[in-house]
Amino acid sequence: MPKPAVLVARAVFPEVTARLAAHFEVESNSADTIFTPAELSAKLVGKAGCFITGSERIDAALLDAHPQLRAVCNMAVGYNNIDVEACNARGVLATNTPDVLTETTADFGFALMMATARRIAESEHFLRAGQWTKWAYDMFIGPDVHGATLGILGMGRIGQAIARRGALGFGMKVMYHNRSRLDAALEAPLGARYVSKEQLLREADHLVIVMPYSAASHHAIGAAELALMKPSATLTNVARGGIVDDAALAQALRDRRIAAAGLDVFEGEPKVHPDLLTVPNVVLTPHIASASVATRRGMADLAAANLIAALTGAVPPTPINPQVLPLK
Ligand code: 8YV
Repeated sequence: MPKPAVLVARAVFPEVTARLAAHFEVESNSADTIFTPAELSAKLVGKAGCFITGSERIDAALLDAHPQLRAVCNMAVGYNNIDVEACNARGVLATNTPDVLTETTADFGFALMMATARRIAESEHFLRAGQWTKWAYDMFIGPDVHGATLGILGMGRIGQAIARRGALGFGMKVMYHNRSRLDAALEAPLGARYVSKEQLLREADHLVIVMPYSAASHHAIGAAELALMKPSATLTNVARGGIVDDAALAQALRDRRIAAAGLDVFEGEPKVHPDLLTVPNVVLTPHIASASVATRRGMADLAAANLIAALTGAVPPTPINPQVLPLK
């Protein structure tokens, strides 16, 4: 029997492509170009499955053009690039990569929050620019992290992992807002308090955003929300671009409505709002929160395991829509 054909839509670890090649005819994008929707569609002709990342969009029109496509396997935990309803309606399996990136992403979220609060990027630029000529009592002073109030918006796996770092490592007071309240057994060891979004914004010293992106969370943080925050507060986003209104954030930073921000994700990335590039009190990183060697390999392996299972009649480890199983 001929092997099913699959597309690996972005460059990935060669060992992972080799693992897929043991099961499939693999077309891989070793040049790592970002396919336009038309290019992606052309590449999917005759493919039973697809290994994708956050840069590929899977929507109803694409699925309708490729009725032979049975599985789309995302190398990411967030899956706002996949129209899951459209997949459900057509019996297409979608998978993601939860758990394997939780601790690495939490490390980065905490590091970005600390860099933001303690002005690490801003002061490093100052030093490199040769501006450091003397010590001064108020040079790059900022808020403390230890003992401060950590506000977490989106208390899923990564939010809880950040809360653990704050509560257990830095003696922070943890408050959070989430679609639903955690079990008391999860809240208690962290001393985590469930509060309204408004209370979170008003009282957090360091707000960390870790909620999934959807139409409902688009611009969940805009000018009105930023206006509720303390002028001494920081905001860190390691979730998705679009949750924060970047133009409103840049204005709030410029006006010192809040002290500083740390952003790993942007609306329309890899483009970055030009106003964010000119305000000094923001730390900007290019969507690298999950970028440790072991975690990126773990994500790629899990996406590959999902694709292999989906197309060989096994149960994929991390399906988003298991109700479509078994596949045709
Ligand atoms: C990925 C992410 O690096 O998992 C996610 O949701 O945002 C990152 O870990 C990125 O989405 C590439 O697929």
